[in-house]
Amino acid sequence: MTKATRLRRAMAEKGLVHVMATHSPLSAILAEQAGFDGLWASGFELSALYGLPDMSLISMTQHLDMLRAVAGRTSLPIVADVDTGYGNAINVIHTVREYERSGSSAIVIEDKSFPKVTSLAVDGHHNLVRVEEFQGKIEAALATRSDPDFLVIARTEALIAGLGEDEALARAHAYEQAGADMILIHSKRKDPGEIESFSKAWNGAAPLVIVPNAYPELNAADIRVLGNIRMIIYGNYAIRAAATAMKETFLRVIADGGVQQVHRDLLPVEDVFHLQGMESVRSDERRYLR
Ligand code: SPV
Ligand code: MG
Repeated sequence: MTKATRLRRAMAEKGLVHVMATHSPLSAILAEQAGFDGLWASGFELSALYGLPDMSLISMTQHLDMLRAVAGRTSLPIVADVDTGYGNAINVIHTVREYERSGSSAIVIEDKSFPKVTSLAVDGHHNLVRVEEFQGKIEAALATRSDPDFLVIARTEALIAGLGEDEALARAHAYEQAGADMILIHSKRKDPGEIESFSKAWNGAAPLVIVPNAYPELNAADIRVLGNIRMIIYGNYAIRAAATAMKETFLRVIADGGVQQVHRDLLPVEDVFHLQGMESVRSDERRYLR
C-alpha cells in the first residue's frame, strides 16, 4: 500500500486527519512521535527557516531538497505545499513528477498568480488566476500523477483575496469539475465564521481541507460537526514552536550570562542522539568497524 493510499484510508476511517507543518526532518520526526497522521511540507515554514517572506522566493529545488530529506526520515504521508505550481499548467506537469518522485503523497496547489504573496498578510496583493486557467492546471496534475491515490488538492484563495463566499464556492465547484480530489478553503479572518459558512454552503462531493492558522479556536470537535472537512493542516505551528523556544532560550542565556540555568529545561543531548538515530550507528560500528 502506498502512503497516498494510507492517507486516503485514514481519512475514510477516522473521518478527519491531523497534519502538522514541517520545515525539516527533525520537525517531521517529532510530529510523527507526537502522533500526527501526516506532514505538511509548508512553504511558509521553509521560507521562515531561511529568514525570508513567503513570496515565491524559495525555489522548487530548495523545497524538494527539504521534502526528500523529510521523506527519508519519516513513515508519515507528506502533503506538499506547491504554492501556485511554479508557473502555468506546463510547470505543473514538471511539479507533479518531481514531488511524487520525491516522496509526497499529495500536493496542494493554489489559484493565486505567480509570484504569490503569503495568505495571512493583511494588505497582501492576492491576485487569482482565471478559473479556466486553474482548471487546466488541475487537469495537468491529474494526468501526470502515476499513483492514482496521489491526492491533487485544489486551494482557493478567493476568501483571502476578499472576493466573497459566492466566488469561493463557484471556484470550488469549477475545481471539483476539473477533477480535484479535495478542496482547500483558506481564510485569514480571526474567527472561523467564513470557514463555517463555506462548509455549510458547500454541496460538492469533494471533501474539504482547512488550515486554521488565523482562527485557532476552531477545534476538531467543531470541525467534525460541520461534516465535510476531512483534513486539518496546522500550517505554521512547527516553525512558531521552534522560534518561540529558540527566542526564549537565547534571551535567557544572555540574561544569565551562560547556560548554567537554561540547560535544565532543554532536551538532553542523549535525546537528540536518539532523534538522530545514533543507536543504529552503535550497532553498525560493532559490526563493521575493524
Ligand atoms: C503554508 O504553511 O505555507 C501555507 C499556510 O500555505 S498559510 O501560511 O497560512 O498560507
Ligand atoms: Mg504555503
